Amino acid sequence: DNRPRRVLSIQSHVVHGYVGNKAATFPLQVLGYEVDPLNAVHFSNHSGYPTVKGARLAPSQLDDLTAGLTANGILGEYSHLLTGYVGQAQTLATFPALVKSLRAENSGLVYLLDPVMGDNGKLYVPEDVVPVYRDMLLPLADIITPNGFEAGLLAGTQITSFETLAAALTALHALGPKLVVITSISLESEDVPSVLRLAASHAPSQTRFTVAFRKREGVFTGTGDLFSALLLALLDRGSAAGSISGEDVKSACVQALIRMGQVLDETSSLKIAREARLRSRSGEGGGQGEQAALLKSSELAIVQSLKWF
Ligand code: ATP
Ligand code: PXL
Repeated sequence: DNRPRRVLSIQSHVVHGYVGNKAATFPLQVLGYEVDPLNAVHFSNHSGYPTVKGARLAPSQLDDLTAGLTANGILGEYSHLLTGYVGQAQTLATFPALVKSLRAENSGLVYLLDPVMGDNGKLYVPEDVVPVYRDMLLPLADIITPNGFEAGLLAGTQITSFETLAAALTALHALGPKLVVITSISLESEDVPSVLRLAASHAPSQTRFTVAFRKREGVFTGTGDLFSALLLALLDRGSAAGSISGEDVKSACVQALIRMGQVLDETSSLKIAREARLRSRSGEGGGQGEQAALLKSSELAIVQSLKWF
């Protein structure tokens, strides 16, 4: 169908590597979306590196950019708002006014919010962002894609079992979003190594399910950002009639998981090939500093994964 598809994507920009808008833009473009990236931070690289340089967008600068879009009549062109890592409560607090303006121009606007706050029990943003997400942004979002840790923080419960998972999903719906997709969780009660689960709950169709998937070895960053972008596009396919069914949600989640697996396998095989090249070069006396830097980095193979999107 020929509905206009234009995403306003508010996430981070990194000069080197693939997180935030660098992870989301290209896949969405490949899937046929116009993407307008609004960079909430402009950093040298993601926070997993020993050094991070750069700047965050001040709330007044974000207001300024959206004022420019408003003045030029562009707000009405957006079919989707996608927000990810912002990292500052004051900037997040400007989003409700923006969502209101976008919906005033397009009542069918879909807002997918990824409440990027941390992982594995650790926050990588200041604590004061939690109540802003919970009380100001979740009520406005259609879809949220927290990881297990973020879901627990927002729901106010630790998720350790299928029972606490169900309670958290119910609590998250009560905060606003119609579709909750917990992108990865490992349940203590299950205790199966190398298995992660996605959990989803779609209130309108009363559909709830989990999907187990194989945990790939390695440290990946930007996976949540890529997942959210893929899910946005995959859900959009099923919703031509304006409403998403439970089957559409299942199929979009399974497809997103399959594609993520392919991207991570592509990323790992490129890393293995690069390491082998470096080993053979070090036999010839190659530079050790260069090797150490390359061996550590495992940026998502976004460009090389073109065929998987
Ligand atoms: P957020 O953006 O909300 O902070 P995140 O970056 O923690 O999320 P994850 O839940 O770790 O994102 O990952 C998102 C998706 O990426 C998962 O649903 C899965 O498809 C894929 N993924 C991430 N890590 C792995 C892994 N180690 N093995 C297999 N798939 C993975
Ligand atoms: O993928 C989440 C993310 C986004 N943006 C920046 C990050 C991270 C995670 O480390 O550092 C700048």
